[in-house]
Amino acid sequence: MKTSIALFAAALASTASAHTIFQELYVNGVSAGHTTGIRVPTYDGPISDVTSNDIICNGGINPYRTPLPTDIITVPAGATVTTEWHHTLAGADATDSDDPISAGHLGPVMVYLAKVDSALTTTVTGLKWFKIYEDGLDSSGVWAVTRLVNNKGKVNIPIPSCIPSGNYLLRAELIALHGASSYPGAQFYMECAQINVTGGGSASPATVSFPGAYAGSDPGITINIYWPVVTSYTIPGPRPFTC
Ligand SMILES: *[C@@H]1O[C@H](CO)[C@@H](O)[C@H](O)[C@H]1NC(C)=O
Ligand SMILES: [Cu+2]
Repeated sequence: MKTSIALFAAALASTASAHTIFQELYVNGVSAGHTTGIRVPTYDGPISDVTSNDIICNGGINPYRTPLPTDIITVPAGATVTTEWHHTLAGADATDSDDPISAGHLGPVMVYLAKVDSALTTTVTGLKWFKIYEDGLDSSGVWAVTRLVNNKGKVNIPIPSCIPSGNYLLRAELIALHGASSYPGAQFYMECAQINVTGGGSASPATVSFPGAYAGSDPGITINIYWPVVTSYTIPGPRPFTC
């Protein structure tokens, strides 16, 4: 119990502005370039309202850096992409003890895709999203965010081989649960990358909407992760699509 309270206090103390931004995508280990093809905001703050359009691709209360990217990253179906997160847009160059994110920002990591006519579309409402990746709390009590921190901000994501070719937005998301014991409190971090899937198949995954996929009452969104220390965790949203 003493340890839990100490951890809780330490987590609170380190949460002031220790946020994060998904800012680099690798395809089969090759970087597309720092911030290339990713709609990065100018501020790394969280979204807390799951009913807001800002939950889609950010860029609302944290305005996008402009001009918006015009690159579309080619991703062969079946490839492994790596999403890389950092505390600020300085990226891996920052000498920052809260990079890639404060170690106290514990929670899950997820990735969704939405098929779009053009990955350059600026209309992100009304899209149909399917989850392709999720990582929450493992059986040893280690959170996805801790794995991300240990891997210097990188998370490897297999792209399903059977999804149709074409343009998509790739929405990478991290939820920090240190203040999530009441709603709003969970901190949602997400950015959207512009990709073109090649060599795909003909699957039609079930989809969800943003906003809509999450509710403030979800057990993975309003949760006290410190006391009692959680041993199992229900990741928000649907289970990931597999071919
Ligand atoms: C996507 O890839 C296909 C296949 O290589 C190509 O024909 C198409 O022009 C690409 N589209 C975009 C927007 O990059
Ligand atoms: Cu933060």
